[in-house]
Amino acid sequence: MDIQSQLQSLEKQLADALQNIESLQDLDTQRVNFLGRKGHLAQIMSRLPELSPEERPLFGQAANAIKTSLTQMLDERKIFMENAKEASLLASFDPSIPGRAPWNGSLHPITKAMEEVCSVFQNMGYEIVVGPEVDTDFHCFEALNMPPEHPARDMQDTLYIQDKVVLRTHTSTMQIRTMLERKPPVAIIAPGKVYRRDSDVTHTPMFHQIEGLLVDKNVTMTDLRGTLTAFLRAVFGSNTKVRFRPSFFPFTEPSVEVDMSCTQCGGKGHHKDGSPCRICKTTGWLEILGSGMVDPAVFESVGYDPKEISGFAFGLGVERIAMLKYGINDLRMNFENDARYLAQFAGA
Ligand code: 2U9
Repeated sequence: MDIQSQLQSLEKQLADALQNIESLQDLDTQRVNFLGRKGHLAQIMSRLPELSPEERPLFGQAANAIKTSLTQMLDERKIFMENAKEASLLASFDPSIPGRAPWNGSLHPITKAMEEVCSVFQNMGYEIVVGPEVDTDFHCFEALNMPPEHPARDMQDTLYIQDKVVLRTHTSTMQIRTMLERKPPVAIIAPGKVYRRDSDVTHTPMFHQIEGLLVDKNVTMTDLRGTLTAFLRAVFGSNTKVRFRPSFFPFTEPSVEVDMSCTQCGGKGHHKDGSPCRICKTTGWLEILGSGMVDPAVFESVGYDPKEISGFAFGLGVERIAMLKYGINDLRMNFENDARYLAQFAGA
């Protein structure tokens, strides 16, 4: 075929080729076939020496025009194919499908219980104090009327970091620290992690405590009873009944264990259908707090005069509050970081 007709047939050839392409990749292949360095147009141009010098400029012009036309055909086809691809994507998208709800975080049940207890006492005018989990033997034992060799140390006397430095076994360290820094009156709540040599189904070596302390002139056990009753009713409902039983703690005298009516059976010991309540073991009561009047020896160790002032203190385990409040039956769930468990407390 002569070079002129060859040039003129390129447009038809490309039009035919474009009939058969299926993808943008095919389109690129054709672009290379026609316009590439060794493509159809380049091969035709390589025959330029066959023409006479007079014919060449005219042929050059024609070739340029064809090149522009081929480029335009390819570009148009590309835009068409891209639009089609988008249209088919849009057609396969169903705007009525409900969106995926975002995965919301939630507070840990222990954190929730901790915040609730603290806020009840904050509303009564108590101040929150927090401090170190590693503390001295003095803050943890000595100042709390537990000298070395005191039998009450036995259960707690194990988690030493070094001589006279311990992982605190209760947050009472903060009451001691606060009293050493301030003069009465003192009304504080000390929440936080504590550590003991305990590990079984109902005890973990780390757990959370909240302790409270009120020191002022003329603080009595009546104040203690009223305060703890108001607290338990705020957290567990206004029908909650409260009773005191005599007990012993080295840092309080007299000391009491505080029971509240069972959250499960309402204090009856059995359910409506007569079946026995397992939460309170049919007694109708749950042990919930330890407390008492601060022992004069504790006041003396922080430089307070027990003849001038008096005070009450109490302690509670946060895990126990959370389990009763949220109906959790296995303590260890709190420490397993299972998202299925934790997610149930979102917004609760
Ligand atoms: C000072 C003086 C006295 C805090 C008290 C208890 C009784 C008590 C337990 C409850 C459950 C610990 O977490 S638990 O195992 N606590 O029974 N705590 S009196 O008495 C104090 C604290 C600080 C200066």
